[in-house]
Amino acid sequence: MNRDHSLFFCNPLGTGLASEYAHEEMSAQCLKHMPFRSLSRRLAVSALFITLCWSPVSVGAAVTTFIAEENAFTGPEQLEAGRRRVRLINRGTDVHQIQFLALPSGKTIAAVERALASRSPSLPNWLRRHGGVNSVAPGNEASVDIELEPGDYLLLCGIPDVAGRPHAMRGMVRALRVVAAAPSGEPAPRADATLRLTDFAFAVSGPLQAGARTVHLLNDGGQAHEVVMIRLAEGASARDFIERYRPGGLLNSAGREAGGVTGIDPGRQAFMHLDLEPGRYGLLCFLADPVTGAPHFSRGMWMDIEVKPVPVPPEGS
Ligand SMILES: [Cu+2]
Repeated sequence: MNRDHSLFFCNPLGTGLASEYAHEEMSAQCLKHMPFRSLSRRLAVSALFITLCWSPVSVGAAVTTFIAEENAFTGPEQLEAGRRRVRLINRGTDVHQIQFLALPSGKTIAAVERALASRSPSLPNWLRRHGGVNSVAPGNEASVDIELEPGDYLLLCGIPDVAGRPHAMRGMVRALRVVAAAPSGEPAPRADATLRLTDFAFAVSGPLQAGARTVHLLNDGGQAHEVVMIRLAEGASARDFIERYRPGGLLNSAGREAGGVTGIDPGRQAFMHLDLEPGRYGLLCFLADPVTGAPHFSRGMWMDIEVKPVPVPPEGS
């Protein structure tokens, strides 16, 4: 793996995937020639396409569905506070994510817009990362439970297009209001394993078997982290995926995006609901160090895991 940080582009929103050839200079060029669309206007337009889905998947669990298309999200404008199961369906042709970002009181979407329109655009460091559904390949879907407190949120996709521009800059951004609600009293999902994120490593509590699995994710680090899951091709590693990665949803011979959790702040937790196949998966964090700009995978935040087939009980048992 190439460890020269300067070769890796940390996208302007500091979330999502990186490209080794779309470096920061190119990104600045793109921004100059492609002014950021007015978030406010986009939010007003996207409000026309609101869909609210509450469909039971298991006893007591309600699912909120967002749909990613090429340049927009559709989904609810308002949710109740608490632990929410978020499902992202990707109807586009590129890989997408939905990142939940809480605005502290006194901060506005206009302030985020100004930060993104500045000379060196980046997501303001006062935005709080609550996770969300990460790296869903076209035609697929994934679900993650996240915790939401009352307040105003920005939902966006920070994954870059083929030119290295985050999808948020092409309209994949919307506002969400989270309103106070009485605690549901619903117990936390039963997890098959725990995945701890630190600066800069992943640690899984135990082996995972194929099938529908729930992984409890905890950020024990001092920085925000994410998990991008890759279904690895035969003989490939997460390192190969990084080396062969190109933005824009182009096929990568080392593997295919298979869900995950978007940026989540230290001390926060989430539950990933995965449908695992036997074989190897890669885990990657593409978030950038706020000081050096180096993507976390370049600091060692990647791991390969083996998913075992479910053992077949011996005949006659
Ligand atoms: Cu990280």
